[in-house]
Amino acid sequence: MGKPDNDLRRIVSNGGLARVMAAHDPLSAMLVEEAGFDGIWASGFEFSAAQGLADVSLVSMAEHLNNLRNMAARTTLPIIADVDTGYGNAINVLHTVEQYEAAGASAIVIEDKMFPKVTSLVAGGRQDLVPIEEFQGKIEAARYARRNSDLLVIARVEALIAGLGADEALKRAHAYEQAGADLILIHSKQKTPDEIESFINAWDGNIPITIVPTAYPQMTEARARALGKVGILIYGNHAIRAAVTSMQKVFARIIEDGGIQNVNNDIVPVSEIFRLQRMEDVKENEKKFLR
Ligand code: SPV
Ligand code: MG
Repeated sequence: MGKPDNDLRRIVSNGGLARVMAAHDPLSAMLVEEAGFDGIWASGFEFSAAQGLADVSLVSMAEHLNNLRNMAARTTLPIIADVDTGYGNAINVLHTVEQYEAAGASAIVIEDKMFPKVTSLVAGGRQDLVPIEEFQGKIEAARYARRNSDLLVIARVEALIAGLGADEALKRAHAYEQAGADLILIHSKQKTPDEIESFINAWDGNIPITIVPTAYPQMTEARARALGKVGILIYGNHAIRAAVTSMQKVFARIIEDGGIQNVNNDIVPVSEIFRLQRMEDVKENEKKFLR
């Protein structure tokens, strides 16, 4: 039923900027919370990568949903569910929203691509969009299915990713607002913020914007705030990339050094993992309950 108090909705409706970091499992979600972000992005890209798979609708809804449920059980931050296309048509969206809300999502992002989708940032990706009216039906289905009206329905416009231009992106964003979206997520794979900034400057709708500045890292939080219309900024894949960077470096050194003697002091001690696993609580509970 979502987190009891939807802090994301509160931040956004107060005109603030929610900073949301990706996670791919409960441990990374816990680290997102400890770092001080405002929310967790249950990223399809990260979850697919963590399974060693491409982000092209290969992981099932049940797998991604179960992962979100496990993240929700270990964290208190609001979670934004990346449900891709909603796993089918508007009928599938009804079921998807019901399930993700029950699992603990505070927001759902649905994208206007065709199922099966292709990941957005890959060069030369096949990016087919569904007709506007069809996607409006999916947004209406998402709104209809939510039990708690605080659950944010975020409509993701992929027109810029598909190379259809700013006019098509704006037309779609207006149509999705009309269908009842709470926010518009506008995505771009341009290497500079220009495309996104001109979209945001041209946006004259009444709902705020969500951005994912992976491809254009010059877009700092301060720069996003200055645009005046961005409510949520998602760091889309920095948990999995940080994990890969770290593992690649450490594993290479162990091979090179022929042992763990050098890396030992450069990685967290086992006691840090015990802390994250709440071993102290286990010990307390042993005292209380084991006879
Ligand atoms: C994800 O993290 O799964 C996203 C963002 O949808 S992106 O990969 O940039 O499309
Ligand atoms: Mg995704």
